[in-house]
Amino acid sequence: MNRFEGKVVIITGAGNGMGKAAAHRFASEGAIVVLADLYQDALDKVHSELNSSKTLSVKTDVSNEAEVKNLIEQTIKNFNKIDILINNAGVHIPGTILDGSIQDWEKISSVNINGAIYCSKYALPHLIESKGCIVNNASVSGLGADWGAAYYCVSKGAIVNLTRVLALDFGLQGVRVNSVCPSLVKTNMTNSWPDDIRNKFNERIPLGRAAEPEEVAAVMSFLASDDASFVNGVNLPVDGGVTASDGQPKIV
Ligand code: NAD
Ligand code: ADP
Ligand code: HBR
Repeated sequence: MNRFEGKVVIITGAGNGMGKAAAHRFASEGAIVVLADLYQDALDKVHSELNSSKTLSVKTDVSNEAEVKNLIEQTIKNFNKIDILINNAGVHIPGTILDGSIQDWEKISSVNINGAIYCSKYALPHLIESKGCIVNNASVSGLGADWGAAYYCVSKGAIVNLTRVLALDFGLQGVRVNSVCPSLVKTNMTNSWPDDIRNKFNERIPLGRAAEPEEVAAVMSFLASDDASFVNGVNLPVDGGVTASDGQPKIV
């Protein structure tokens, strides 16, 4: 399939995990991909795996407004338009509100919330022009709460409602906004979590396993494609069935 031939896609956090998988997925369907990440070495590696004439890397800290403006400017300068924004960059720091420091909150809120706000704000005028779309990477941790991940869950709750408010405010101008809400995905963010925690996740996920990053990237590409032309304001679980549970314990 070449659903994204001629489309310009910005992917934040493209150096690793789901962002990297998304870069490969969109490129494999014909897109011009603009890779944004904090780390130049990670960007260089992903860039080298793609068709370089259809790839631009812009080292960007999404929590820095000036760097986000530069990301948008570089994209327009090189490709003249933006069709799709994937707000994927994110960080996770565990802890209750008592365990976590104010610096932890500042880090999580500045990357996970401010990053998505800045990218959306500065990409939207171009998305209105192209009648494009946004796909956010939220989490099931934004649809409900997890024990011991207070700041992270608050940040992901904000992304879930950012998805809804943008869908309402810009639908009439032809811009769709949706999110994916993964449960545990095998990426750097979670690979170092101890086996006993990973096993507990596997017990709670009806499919009995964590997701591969490519399984989430596939859903991002669906939401960004014309196949989802009437899907708007949806926070779509990509969670192996976790949110099908009402939360009561497994007794069988
Ligand atoms: P990852 O750590 O593999 O990738 C995250 C990428 O974001 C990294 O390349 C990192 O350098 C980049 N990044 C971090 N801070 C940044 C910043 N300020 N500016 C630009 N880039 C920055 O993690 P991942 O699991 O692929 O995470 C992607 C998204 O998925 C995150 O928003 C995360 O919260 C969300 N998510 C992850 C899981 C999971 O289980 N891994 C589950 C649900 C949602
Ligand atoms: P953490 O405290 O989780 O390491 P960081 O913001 O430093 O938080 O890094 C987040 C993610 O960025 C890491 O999980 C890893 O995927 C990626 N990362 C960190 N350092 C580098 C690096 N030097 N090169 C490429 N990716 C990196
Ligand atoms: C585990 C999952 O909910 C996350 C890191 O977002």
